[in-house]
Amino acid sequence: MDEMTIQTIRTQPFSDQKPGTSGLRKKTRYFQQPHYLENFVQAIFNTLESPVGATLAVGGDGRYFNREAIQIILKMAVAAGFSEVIVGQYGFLSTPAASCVIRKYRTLGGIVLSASHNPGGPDEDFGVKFNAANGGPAPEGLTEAIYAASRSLEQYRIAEMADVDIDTCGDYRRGETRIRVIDPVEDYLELMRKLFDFEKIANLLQQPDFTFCFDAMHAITGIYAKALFEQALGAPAGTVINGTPLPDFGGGHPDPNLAHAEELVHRMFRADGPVLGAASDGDGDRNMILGREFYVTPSDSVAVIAANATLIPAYRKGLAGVARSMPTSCALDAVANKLGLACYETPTGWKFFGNLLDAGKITICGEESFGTGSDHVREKDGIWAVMCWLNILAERQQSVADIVKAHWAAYGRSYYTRHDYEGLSNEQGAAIMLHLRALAASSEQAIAAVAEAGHAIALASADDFAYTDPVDASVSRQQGVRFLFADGARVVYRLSGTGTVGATLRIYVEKPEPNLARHDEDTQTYLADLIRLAGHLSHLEALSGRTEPTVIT
Ligand code: VG1
Ligand code: CO
Repeated sequence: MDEMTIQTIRTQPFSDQKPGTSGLRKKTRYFQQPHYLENFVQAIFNTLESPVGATLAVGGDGRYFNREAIQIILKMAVAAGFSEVIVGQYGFLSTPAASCVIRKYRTLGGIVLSASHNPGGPDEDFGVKFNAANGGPAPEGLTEAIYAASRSLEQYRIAEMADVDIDTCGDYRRGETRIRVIDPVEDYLELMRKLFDFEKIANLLQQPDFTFCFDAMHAITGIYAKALFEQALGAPAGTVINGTPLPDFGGGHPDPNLAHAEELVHRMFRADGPVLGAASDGDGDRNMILGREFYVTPSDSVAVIAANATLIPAYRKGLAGVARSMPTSCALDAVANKLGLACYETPTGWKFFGNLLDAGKITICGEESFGTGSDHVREKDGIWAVMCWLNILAERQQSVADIVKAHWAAYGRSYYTRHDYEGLSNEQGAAIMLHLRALAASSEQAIAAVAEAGHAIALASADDFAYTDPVDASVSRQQGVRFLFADGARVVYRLSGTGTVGATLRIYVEKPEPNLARHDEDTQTYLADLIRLAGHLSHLEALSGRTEPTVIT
């Protein structure tokens, strides 16, 4: 056995290593400052029961600094005494693939390097997430323990060893630790084979009148999409566009929405566009679904998938239940109602679905922010969502638009939009939320404010959403201020927990429309009154000087 020298490095704690909605995210240069990454990784290791003898999974979305960060984590994992570390080749693992690997190899957990849909590069964003043994994002109790450990950290341990050749699959030994560099796609592909009807989907993809375009946005899903859609399922070469993962995502925002997936949107919104279009984000957990000249909102997408789940082999026996994050539209609730399923409403962030999935209370869940998933892993999964749509299309042989319109006819349509106000100062963001909390706490004032805005529909209730986990009874407070109206409409406000500078205010507006004759209207026009009301209630202009959102989804 080689003798390994383990160095103990004295360090000062950083006060800002508090994970947000999805891990710790900072500017890349900030992460690169001496000891910053090391401190956070040591804080993670210090909160684990016993790394000694256990296995750790490591991978990332390939963004700038991914490779260097992985070498540091490997050296620290060796020093911590892990008996095995599993790393994706080239340092790649999409977020859902990391979840799959953690579960399949029963690791103690995994470190995923990503800032998701945020741009990458030396002047952009980097991030570190820890996933637990169930494959899911660390629950709040664990992220708080990591944060507490980071605040009192005095030293970290790192092995003096040569870098591992992460570009070549195989086993490497460092001291007592075996480092296994694995194909980042293979295990995930095997899982997909178990869930979906590959033969039917392959037939669909090879139909001459069926055209499909998947935009990987120069991010991690390129390698998964090419292996799955083009190689395993026989879609024509070129089906996957922007399919090579780049450290700076080609200079773009790898965020699959109508604003950022420009190339795909351009191809889809024309009379001879592809039948199905889809895109995924930086780390592969988000998805956007488009039909020819048709946009499927994420809230509708999860509802359609749930309503059609029994067409998919993995869900043929039906669903245990479903869940959505609080700001996600109630389209899923309508499906649950009709099918007699339980529907849970959780705070924003995938970590809140983990307990429900582990306890077998739900099978499918989703968020309005382009996140959809099931109990096959413990993360949202962009490619999985596209496979669901492919499987449903293969069975129903209808267009995407026809499927969604038939869905609205059966369950009603919920008009839904999210307006983001990016780049507010932290003070502005805090002032708006403070005002909204006070308003929601006083029904008299809230009712008066609604009347003052000239809104005709009565306010039914207002609150700051608090969630009690039905499995472990843990309580999460201040998860978004909501105003609920007598006609089922809602206005919800919260601050983003994934940004790296200033504050982003998100305003979510929804109104259910049961009347079939009104299912073909423009969303922004249909919701205009509520959008105006949302601005009024929040004192947005007075408190931030803003009148128009930066991004509308
Ligand atoms: C956003 C989304 C949230 C999602 C989170 C992580 O969080 O709103 O629904 O779970 O990003 O997604 P926030 O706090 O900025 O609203 V990802 O793809 O960044 O891991
Ligand atoms: Co993501």
